[in-house]
Amino acid sequence: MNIVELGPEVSLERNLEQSTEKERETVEAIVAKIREKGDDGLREWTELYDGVRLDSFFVTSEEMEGAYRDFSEKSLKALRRAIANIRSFHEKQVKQSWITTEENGTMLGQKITPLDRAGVYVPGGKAAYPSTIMMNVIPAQTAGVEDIIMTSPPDADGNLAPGVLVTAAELGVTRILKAGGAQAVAALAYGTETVPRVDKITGPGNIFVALAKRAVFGQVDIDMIAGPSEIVVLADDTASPELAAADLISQAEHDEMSSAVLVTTSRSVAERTKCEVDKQLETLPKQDIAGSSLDNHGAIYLADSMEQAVEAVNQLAGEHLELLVDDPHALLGKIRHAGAIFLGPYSSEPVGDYMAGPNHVLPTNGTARFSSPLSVDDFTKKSSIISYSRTALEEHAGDIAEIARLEGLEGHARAVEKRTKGGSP
Ligand code: HSO
Ligand code: ZN
Repeated sequence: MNIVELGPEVSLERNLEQSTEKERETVEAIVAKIREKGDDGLREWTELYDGVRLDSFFVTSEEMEGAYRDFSEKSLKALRRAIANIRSFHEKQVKQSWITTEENGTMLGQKITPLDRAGVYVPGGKAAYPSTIMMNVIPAQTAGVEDIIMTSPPDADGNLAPGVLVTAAELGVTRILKAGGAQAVAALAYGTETVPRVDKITGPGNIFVALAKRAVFGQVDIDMIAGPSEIVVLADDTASPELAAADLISQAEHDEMSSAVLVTTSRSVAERTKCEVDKQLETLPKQDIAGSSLDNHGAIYLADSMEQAVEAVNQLAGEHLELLVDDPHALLGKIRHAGAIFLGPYSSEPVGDYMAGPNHVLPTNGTARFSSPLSVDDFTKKSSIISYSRTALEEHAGDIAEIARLEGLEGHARAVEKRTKGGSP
């Protein structure tokens, strides 16, 4: 990591891997095949990509129970505590439908309805994080989605990782599909003989999953397409370089494309954090990934003043922002753009990844300028409620007809006048 003087233009945006023509064509072919052949198509692609031919795609209750055998009591307890915290936080996000009444008898409102069915994609292999399953499933459940289908690619023996199954069971998800990649996304979006089609697909995945989600958007809703993790640490001269370094590394170890940036007003903190990063990397199991991420997408910015530092932090609009400063609460009001804001030395980023309760699916790549963490809202939709009385309609009919005729829409004007000019419903 290099120490550089903070300039006027800073950005976390990386040149994220662009898809190739071949990948796009493959995804198109997969989606078309699933639409055409349903289960048979899903079976063929699963055999080709995951190396296993499945009779049934769904995990059985015996498999669910079996997964608990390979799972320690300690891990189970930790998962249960996290689930309780995440549920409790998301319950506070629930919004109520509302209706207002006016003197003339008008009633107007907004009705909130959960989606009927949601699909949650869980990547295979090492990226099958229990925490990400919780972060996708809990907001959907809290919103009131009755039917949640999880999907994850099977291994060559046709099995899913015990951690995936146990987490699903702990959350009460019982429909789990053994399918991955674009074929799983297409099956959820269009439905097959055995897979019911969903209304929204969320969850992270590789380039094929991301392309498939884009391809089926419109047929179903999708969540944001999340980029590699990011962390911005804002530190003054009271910050511990040891803690700053540890937190930068915590996100750098996710991916070589992850970005970890320190913005500090203290030259001494800058220099000591740089040394700490090198020292801590030496014993990190994922030192290759973290080292490469920090070398290529990490930076230590030295600011002249806290105002300049805060301005940079807002420009960066990071997924995670830590305020390692003397009075983080005083600074909070000045922060405009960040997916999640962590205040003070005890609010280390992994606290938010696993335990505190807020969602860890957050906007990346500068999109915190205009978007928000995954939430209960993402699994609901709203309908407007309009109820006019005769008095109300008589009051407004003239204006409605006037605007309708301005737009050249005589039919609209007449529909209203039919009810007011001597007509009765
Ligand atoms: N920090 C990641 C989420 C995660 N961390 C999952 C550990 N497991 C989101 O940026
Ligand atoms: Zn993380």
